[in-house]
Amino acid sequence: MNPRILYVRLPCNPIFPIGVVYLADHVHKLFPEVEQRIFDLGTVPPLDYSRSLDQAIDEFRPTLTVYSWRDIQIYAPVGGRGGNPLQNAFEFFYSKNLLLKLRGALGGAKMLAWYYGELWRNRRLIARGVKRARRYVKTVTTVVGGGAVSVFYEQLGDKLPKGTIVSVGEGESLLERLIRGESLEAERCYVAGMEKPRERLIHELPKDIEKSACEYNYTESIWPEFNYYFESNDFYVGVQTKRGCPHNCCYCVYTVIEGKQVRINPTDEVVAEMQQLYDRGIRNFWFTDAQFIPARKYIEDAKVLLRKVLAAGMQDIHWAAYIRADNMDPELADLMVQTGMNYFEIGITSGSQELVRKMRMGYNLRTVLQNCRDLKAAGFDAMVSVNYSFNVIDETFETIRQTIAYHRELESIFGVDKVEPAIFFIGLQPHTHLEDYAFKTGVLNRDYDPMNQMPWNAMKLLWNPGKMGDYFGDVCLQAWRRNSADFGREVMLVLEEQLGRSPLEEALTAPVIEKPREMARM
Ligand code: B12
Ligand code: SF4
Repeated sequence: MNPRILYVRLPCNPIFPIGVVYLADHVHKLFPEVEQRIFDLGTVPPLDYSRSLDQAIDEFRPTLTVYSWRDIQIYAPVGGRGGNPLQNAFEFFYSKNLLLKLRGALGGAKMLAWYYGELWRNRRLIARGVKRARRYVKTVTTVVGGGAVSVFYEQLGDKLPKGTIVSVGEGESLLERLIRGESLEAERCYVAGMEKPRERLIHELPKDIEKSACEYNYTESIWPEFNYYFESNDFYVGVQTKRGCPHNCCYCVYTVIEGKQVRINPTDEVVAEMQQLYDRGIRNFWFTDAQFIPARKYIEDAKVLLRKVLAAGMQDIHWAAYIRADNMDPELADLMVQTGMNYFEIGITSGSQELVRKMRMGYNLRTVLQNCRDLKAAGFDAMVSVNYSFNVIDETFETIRQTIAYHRELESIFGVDKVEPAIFFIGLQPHTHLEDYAFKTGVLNRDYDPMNQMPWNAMKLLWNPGKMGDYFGDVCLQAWRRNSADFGREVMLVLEEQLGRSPLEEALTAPVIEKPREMARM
């Protein structure tokens, strides 16, 4: 019997399910005889999840079910799915006002219920799907993968039905092997309830696959709800231009999920893919790369791609991506503006060059400023979000003063109303240098559970340790009290009022380190 593959994207905010679209496209190009169907629970109302999953399985009767689980961690600096996690956590942990503490506790309890509810729901959906699919095909194979599984593969094993294949990272070559009936030994996966994941499985290199333009005529033919993302103009549809990031930022897990080796998709293929979406009315694109310009040597690739986008006549599009603002030059800035980049995030984490270096981020803050000036000169006039995560490592009052100076300089380039400081606190993730640092400094025990969001654990995972933790707790609470609608700007104001601002030059200069420090040795 020819394999029949059902892709089930588990419930998720409606973000275009580019992962399963690419997997199905890849399989189709290699095995055109395989029948496939995409079923996206992101487009289904919650009360219908079980019923519609049953229906999809009853209709399609898969021999192989591919569950794609996008995200598990819900903490974001702004209202997430369960409320504002940062505010709840800070009110609960740091407020001296009992009423606020209580409010934080209640908000936190609501979020916990949400978080554990989503986990339980997705596990239940997978278990239900396995049982249902066995009605028709006793030997049905179940594979689970996607961003959330890549990050939490070690913890998910005992939460999934026995025999489920748990996949880390890209799924293309695993699916190929499953279809051919070949051994999975060399794949980044393990079987739940039967094997333990290999040590450092996530650090194994992904396979090199040559990506060609997704064939959307085919996608449309196997996805009955395809039009959902095409009917409104709100969605930024994902297009991947490359995989991998060579950097080492201490808190980031992307470089292990996708690997450090950057693999560029041929630009003609990327443009051909965009063109198909454009012809279907899509005008907003998200380049879903870990980093759109991972290093200076990729500036030219980015230029080639953007020039081809222009040449293809896609003049009225908008696009967004994660962009390292240090890897730009005036010509690229110009092309970015001309091709409609309308969202820009400067993920520097701190405005202190010394701290940026300690976090192993490889950013040169002076270069970032220069590139921002180039962008402005090229006509960029949209909002800029600047991510700051205070207290990641070795934060002092001095480094905060430097961050303020840096931020004010960005405001003077783009305009105060155009620069939005996004105050994150790092959510500590497994397999990162920061996790290792937390083990070495005794903040976390090696046997901690990264999926445990109970307050005593969440307090550590929402990284704000040491004495500075109390100080930031206070500052954030004050900012929420004074102007919760403009929290980020208010945090900057409170900090400047209390600590002042250093000369910009100090922010841009990192003293030479004499001996290797803790983070540098990992
Ligand atoms: C781009 C991106 C975004 C963009 C998406 C834009 C868009 N319109 O598509 C934006 C900025 C909006 C975003 C937002 C968020 N994101 Co995000 N995002 C990413 C990023 C960098 C790439 C995802 C992507 O599309 N990749 C390209 C596609 C092709 O790959 P893919 O979907 O992962 O699919 C591949 C593999 O996963 C695998 N695969 C997928 N499913 C399956 C199933 C099986 C069975 C198999 C075998 C394989 C497999 O094969 C696919 C093809 O190779 C990843 C990190 C990363 N480097 O992976 C984080 C990531 C997915 N995001 C994450 C999170 C948490 C979020 C947020 C929830 C953050 C927040 N707290 O607000 C939000 C909200 C999302 C929502 N649902 O509401 C987490 C999810 C894991 C977790 N920690 O819970 C990730 C992994 C990053 C991280 N820090 O860990 N994100
Ligand atoms: S540059 Fe971005 S994707 Fe790369 S390691 Fe740093 S934070 Fe992660």
